[in-house]
Amino acid sequence: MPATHRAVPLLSLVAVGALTLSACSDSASESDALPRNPSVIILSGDGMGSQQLDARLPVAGASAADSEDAATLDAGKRRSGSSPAVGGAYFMNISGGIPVAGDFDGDGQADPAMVAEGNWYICLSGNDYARGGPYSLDMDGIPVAGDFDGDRQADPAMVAGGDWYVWFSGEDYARGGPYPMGMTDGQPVAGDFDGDRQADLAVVAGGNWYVWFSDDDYARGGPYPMGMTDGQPVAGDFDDDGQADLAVVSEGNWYVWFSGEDYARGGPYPMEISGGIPVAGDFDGDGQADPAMVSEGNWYVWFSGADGDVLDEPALLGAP
Ligand SMILES: [Ca+2]
Ligand SMILES: [Ca+2]
Ligand SMILES: [Ca+2]
Ligand SMILES: [Ca+2]
Repeated sequence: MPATHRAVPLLSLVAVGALTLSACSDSASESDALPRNPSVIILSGDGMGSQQLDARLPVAGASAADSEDAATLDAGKRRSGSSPAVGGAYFMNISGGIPVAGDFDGDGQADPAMVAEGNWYICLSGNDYARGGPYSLDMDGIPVAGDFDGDRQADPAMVAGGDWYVWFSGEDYARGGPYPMGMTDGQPVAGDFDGDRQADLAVVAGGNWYVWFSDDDYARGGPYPMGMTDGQPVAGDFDDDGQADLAVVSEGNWYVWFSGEDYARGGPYPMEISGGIPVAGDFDGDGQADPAMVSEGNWYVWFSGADGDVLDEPALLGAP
């Protein structure tokens, strides 16, 4: 296990009910600006920190020899024993945006979201996937979602020019940042890699993963070379051990490095949707992340749980 769990909370949390984001508006004409407060500072890592998790994350490239028999995400499903169900297509009617998933309402199921031109549209599972938003964060950038303050509700984040900004659900969505991670290249990813229930910041550049661990004062770990320079990085807890697993999606094939398997690589798992952008989230709420692909506003979800029809109603997410 990694380092020390902080005795002092990084944030003085204020409980915020799940209704904060459920005052959903289907109107595209009004913009709900979330409050901004740049004074919230929790990230102090200087970007040049410890390598203390190198023993748990592979330092050399991950093994590619462990994948021949994997046609499904079996390696990540040993604990549940259920079969994956292929979900249908769910249409959010937001095109041209970037898909993000996170449990914004804190009900244990990931909520699909789309971010277009700085506006967030979120279909809360706790609100029958009615579409809420647009929520304007008044900032453009690459959207990321994760529970950075550990209150069990996902926090929206934006990454622009290597700087991270986080709107903390536990702080009434006050903005924190900019947090300069010192990397302007690469794809930002959020996931709780150290398992302390707070999302950690990660950047994937040139096949190398860099992680700023919340339980180590956001000291940087890495680079962790995963041996894949192509593809889209995704993070999610596919094996349900409480730690986010690293994943890369390349040409419709998912590869997952399972934390519960010493980061042995599983895959390729073919889940191809033409033009699909990969997203991971626990949409059915069984504790295991579910792979999803989003293409032209349609969400395709492969549910880890046997009950794979969670999103079947409504098939149309939000209002037309
Ligand atoms: Ca949160
Ligand atoms: Ca963490
Ligand atoms: Ca895991
Ligand atoms: Ca799941």
